[in-house]
Amino acid sequence: MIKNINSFTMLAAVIGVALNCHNSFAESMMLEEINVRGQKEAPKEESLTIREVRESPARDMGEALKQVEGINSIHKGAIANDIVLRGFQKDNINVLVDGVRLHGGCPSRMDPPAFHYDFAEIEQVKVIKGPYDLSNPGGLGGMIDAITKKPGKGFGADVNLGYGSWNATNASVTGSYGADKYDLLLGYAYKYSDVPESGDGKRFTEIYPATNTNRYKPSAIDSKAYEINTGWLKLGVNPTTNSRSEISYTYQDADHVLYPYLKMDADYDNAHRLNWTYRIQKISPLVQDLKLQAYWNKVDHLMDDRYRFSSDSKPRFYSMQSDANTQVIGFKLNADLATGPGTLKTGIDYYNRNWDVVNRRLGYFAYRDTAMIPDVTIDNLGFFGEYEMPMGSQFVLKGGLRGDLTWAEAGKANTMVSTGTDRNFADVSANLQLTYTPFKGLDVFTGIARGTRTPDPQELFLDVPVALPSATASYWHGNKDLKSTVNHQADIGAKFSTERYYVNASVFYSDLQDYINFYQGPTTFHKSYQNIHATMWGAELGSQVSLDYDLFLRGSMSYVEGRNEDAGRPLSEIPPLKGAVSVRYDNGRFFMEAQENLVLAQENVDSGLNETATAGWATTDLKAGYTDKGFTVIVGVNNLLDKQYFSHLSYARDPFANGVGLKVPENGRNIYFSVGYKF
Ligand SMILES: [Cu+2]
Repeated sequence: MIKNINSFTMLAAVIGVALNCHNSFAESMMLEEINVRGQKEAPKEESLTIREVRESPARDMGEALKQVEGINSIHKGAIANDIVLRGFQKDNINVLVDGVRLHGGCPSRMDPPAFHYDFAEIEQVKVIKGPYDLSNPGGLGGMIDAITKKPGKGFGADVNLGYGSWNATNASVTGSYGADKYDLLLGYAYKYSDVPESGDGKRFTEIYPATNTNRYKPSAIDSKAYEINTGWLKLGVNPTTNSRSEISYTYQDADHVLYPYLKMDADYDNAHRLNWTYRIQKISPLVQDLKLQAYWNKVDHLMDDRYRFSSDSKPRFYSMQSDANTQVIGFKLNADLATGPGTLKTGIDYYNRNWDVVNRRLGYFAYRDTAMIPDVTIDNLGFFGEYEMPMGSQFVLKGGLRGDLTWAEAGKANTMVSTGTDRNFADVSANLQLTYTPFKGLDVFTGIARGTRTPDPQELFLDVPVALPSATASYWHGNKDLKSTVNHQADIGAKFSTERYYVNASVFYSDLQDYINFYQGPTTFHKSYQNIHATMWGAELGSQVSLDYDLFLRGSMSYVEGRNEDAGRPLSEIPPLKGAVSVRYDNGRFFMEAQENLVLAQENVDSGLNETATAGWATTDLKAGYTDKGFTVIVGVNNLLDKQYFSHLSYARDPFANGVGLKVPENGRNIYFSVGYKF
């Protein structure tokens, strides 16, 4: 019988090769994706594969992740999109790379965490929606972790060249070698773009009214939108068959990045990332997995208004400038212990972050140095335990607890705090998750959780003073009395899957005590942060289906609502109802895909920040590609009908508004092309 099956398989394989069988690698890759999403991910989890990133014209991970239901991004310029998960952003979510905590240097988030790694470094992105990751501090809204590539056995290489509208260039090359005892990977990536145009044919440097002081100088209007070089290496050693150590280092140099959303642009943003891990598996029947990790990263960033009219004919080449530096050092020790009927995951971790920003403005005592972020040091020590236990064949119960001690201290004085001003926080996070599988293919997930996060250095100690308070000058400062935000959340989700498709639905409700809200004081020149009572709820729906004739369908929808319960009005910067449907033909060598993106108007706005409603829109994207023997060619067009449209998360609200209702438009029709070779 076995022999017969083998003969049959052989015969089928021969016929397959002879007929140039369509049921080859890439089609099974699509099915594999459906199977992973359908059967290996819990209803609260999402993922983005490098295939989806490569096939899109996305310029960074924030933009690429918009394909995932429940994820949006803040659009400040051509790149550096800041991720919004459900309605949560900034420190309410953890955005990590290989579990490493990384913070940007810019107080205006020109360089959010996801800005600091290149696609070509990444294999996959994992998303946990809700406060269900206890292995890291914070992240009360969820966690996004980008996993970097590992070298395979023998020699390998991956070369990619992407080119598109506005000279958008994305070139990368990685080379690797892997033996039994060691492996090595080297990579380099280059990204560049001219200033993109929106549907009305204007560049986004032309959106300011002719009299606005923040408008771009004529010489900057047609300049480059960004230029980024990234280089990295990873060295792996396998001392024994059950242990592995890896060390990786990345240097990224970003130059001349324009942010029409803001009043300044980046001159440079340079980042170092160093990560070391040591892992031993199956040490004893009790200790299944032990992982030690140490990391360091550092960002230097300089921004000013040299490209804007506000710097024209001033004593210096700028009228305002911020010089920012931040670094994080961290350690983690994690263990998986087989105790009782289940598995206990436990760990202890520590990180130290320093953040220092010096601001200089002509209007404040003729460029006097201001300790905008006054050399703030954060120390965080946390430990967690999480137990997963199967109960019969239909239930899995998982519960855990995490405790964090956090110290925040200002190393410099400003007009708000004196040197040595400090705050201590003690926070407890916990969750209980029950997965019910009444029959194979259906998973029902319920979870209740308490997630926390401490106020960040900016929210506590920031200072942008004015020489003389007036109705037109703005005084922006931190609030050193802020409390940690506590999120009590409930989730229900269900996923139904077979070999050919899955449907995933989830709903959440979040009660946020001491939510840290940005607000404008009773006098308009005063703006700061306050703890408020807020709530959020939302839902996501996602499905991927494999049909006959090599056709694949995908659909997604997500919605969220946030409310400032104290003020009785919506929270600001909440994305509207969003959906996408796509149909794809993919025979393993050739694919073609059409996608329709639909976003409804956002009418739920925060009147306290004079937030304005945003109209809905629909756009069409097309792409096609061919893969053979390691070669891949992809062509695509996004926003086929060249629509002029805006994302709701594309403008600075009061009191930072750049002009009346000034929004950064999305890209007009853009064509992209990429070739890749991999072995
Ligand atoms: Cu900046």
